[in-house]
Amino acid sequence: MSEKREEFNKDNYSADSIQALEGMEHVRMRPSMYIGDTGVRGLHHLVYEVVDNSIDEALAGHCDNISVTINEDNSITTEDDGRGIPVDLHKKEGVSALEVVMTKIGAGGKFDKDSYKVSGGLHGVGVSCVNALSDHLKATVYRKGEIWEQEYEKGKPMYPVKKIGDTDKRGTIVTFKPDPAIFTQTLEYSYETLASRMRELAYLNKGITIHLIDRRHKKEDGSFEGETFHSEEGLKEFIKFLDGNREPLTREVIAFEGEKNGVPVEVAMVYNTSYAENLHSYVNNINTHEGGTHLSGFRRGLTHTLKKYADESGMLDKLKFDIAGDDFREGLTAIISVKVQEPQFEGQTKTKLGNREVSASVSQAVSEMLTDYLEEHPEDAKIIVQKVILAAQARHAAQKAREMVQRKTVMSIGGLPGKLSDCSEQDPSKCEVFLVEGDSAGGTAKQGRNREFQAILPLRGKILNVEKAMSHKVFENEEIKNIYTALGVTIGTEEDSKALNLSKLRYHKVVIMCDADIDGSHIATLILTFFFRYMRELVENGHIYIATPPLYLVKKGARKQYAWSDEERDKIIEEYGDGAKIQRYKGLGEMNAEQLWDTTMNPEFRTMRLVQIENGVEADRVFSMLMGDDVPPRREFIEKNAIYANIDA
Ligand code: 0RA
Repeated sequence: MSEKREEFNKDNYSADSIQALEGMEHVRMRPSMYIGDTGVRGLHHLVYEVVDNSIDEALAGHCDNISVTINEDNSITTEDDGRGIPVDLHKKEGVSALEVVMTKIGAGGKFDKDSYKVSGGLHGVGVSCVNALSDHLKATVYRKGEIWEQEYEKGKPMYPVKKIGDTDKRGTIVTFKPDPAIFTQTLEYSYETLASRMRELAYLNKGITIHLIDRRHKKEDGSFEGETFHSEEGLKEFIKFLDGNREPLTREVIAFEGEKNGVPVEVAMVYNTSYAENLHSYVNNINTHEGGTHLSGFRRGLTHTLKKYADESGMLDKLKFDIAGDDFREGLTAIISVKVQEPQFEGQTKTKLGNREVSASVSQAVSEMLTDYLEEHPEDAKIIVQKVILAAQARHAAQKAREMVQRKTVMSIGGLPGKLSDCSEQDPSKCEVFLVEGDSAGGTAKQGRNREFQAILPLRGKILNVEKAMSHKVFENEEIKNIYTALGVTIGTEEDSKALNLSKLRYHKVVIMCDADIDGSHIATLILTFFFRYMRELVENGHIYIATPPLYLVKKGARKQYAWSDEERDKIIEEYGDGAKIQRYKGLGEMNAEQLWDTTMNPEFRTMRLVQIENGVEADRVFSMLMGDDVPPRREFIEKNAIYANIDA
């Protein structure tokens, strides 16, 4: 066997291996088809792909520890204590199984039929994809007393799989360095992004320990930055983490774990005092943003069980209005996690589960868990039903308020908000609207803009904190009504009275422009919270941007330059030498119209940050934290992160 491997050379490849190579070439030619994109997301996706394999090994019961290390050069090392990728001869391919796993697209762990393989799904393109998109990758396997190794360049083996020693350890180590020719935007890993995914994985797969180590940053004691994620209670703890900034209505998290019709189902939920519905669903550890059959099963089970209980308890007897499905989910945070052998993913972003059989499984699980809970906790049951009744009441009030917004918008041909300085261009795809904090900055922006395609909507002071307001209050708020009307966004379509109607969106770029200080950041965050909770599709479709005004102007004689950071400022000062004058911009108001145009509004020179939702769970938690009552963590977060956004042109 090993002799055969030593004979390795390119000409020895069987027809299938040549096809494999072509597969790898295809990944390099069309990376987005495999990993979504080649930006920040795709870069991080590589890590998830490799870790998925270790998670599978853990789910099969053979691995407890996984570690992910960000190395100093931004390469990644993952290590697990599983059985190790098999290294013996793969009969069909004529090479080591390790090589097949690493170089054949879609090979995965297919040759091990017994293993419980469910992770992957949407991502499940396999570690070979990561290999194809890496400048260099090294796989080391500790298996059956031996250590084996193979290295690759852009997915091509540099030598046959070789034995490099003996060991009493078990496991697989993979180190890869993403190819700069593929990932042209950035090669830098975000600790926070990886941490939130590893945390999520630890909650979704209880019992597994995941270490994250960042070798780029040392702590004072000389050790590296990092965290260890481990959850004994899984989703129950996930809910507590998610809702840490909200006030629970009941003391316990309601949870279910089991198998229904052959589908492993885990559900956890709790009601809180907020008005937002926070449902997060997963299939095979992948967040299903667009929901699907598991989520509709959850909703059905919840509505049915609670309604039945409320009816039987007589609490609805004197009710003058109907209760709708939505009312059962106000102030509800829930996580649904299912494992599906052959998931069918649908929808725009392929994150909607299509498998019909899953719906009944989840619905049954929820009915069972809730029925038990309500019977055993009559006090909590009463609190929950009362909350539902209140929600129904508020919904009726909100409906009236929404109809007002809608009527205003329908009549809005010529009925745009008085404060809006509109642009002359009619094609929405060319139009931008700047939401500007304060009337004075609004005035400057109005003078500075290009009126052809840039509109200005000044907003007065702090806008309503939607995180803490009931929805009819939101629709009654003047500034928010102005945003709806100015943007041409209405609520209610034929199928769904609450759905967002974006067909008349008047601007494809909606730019939040606030002062570059802590208050400005807070206001920007309030506006973002509104978009996140009430116009999420605008965010998801990439319409929301944040303007980045400069922090400093450095001048010397006739020379002047703007700076967006302290480092940039210092560099310019150094360049200019003695006598450089520095002006610190505390707010937009300190700039004149021309300066604002030059630095912040002119598409040729400005930098705007596109707001993206990287991780729905994390975004939800962050917004609830930012808008909650606890001030210190919020200040600290805002100062540190400014805003949850990615850099874009
Ligand atoms: C297929 C079969 C077996 C192990 C694995 C795959 C495996 C893959 C990865 C990827 C990262 N870590 C991993 N650990 C294990 C083992 C089959 C056997 O031992 O019988």
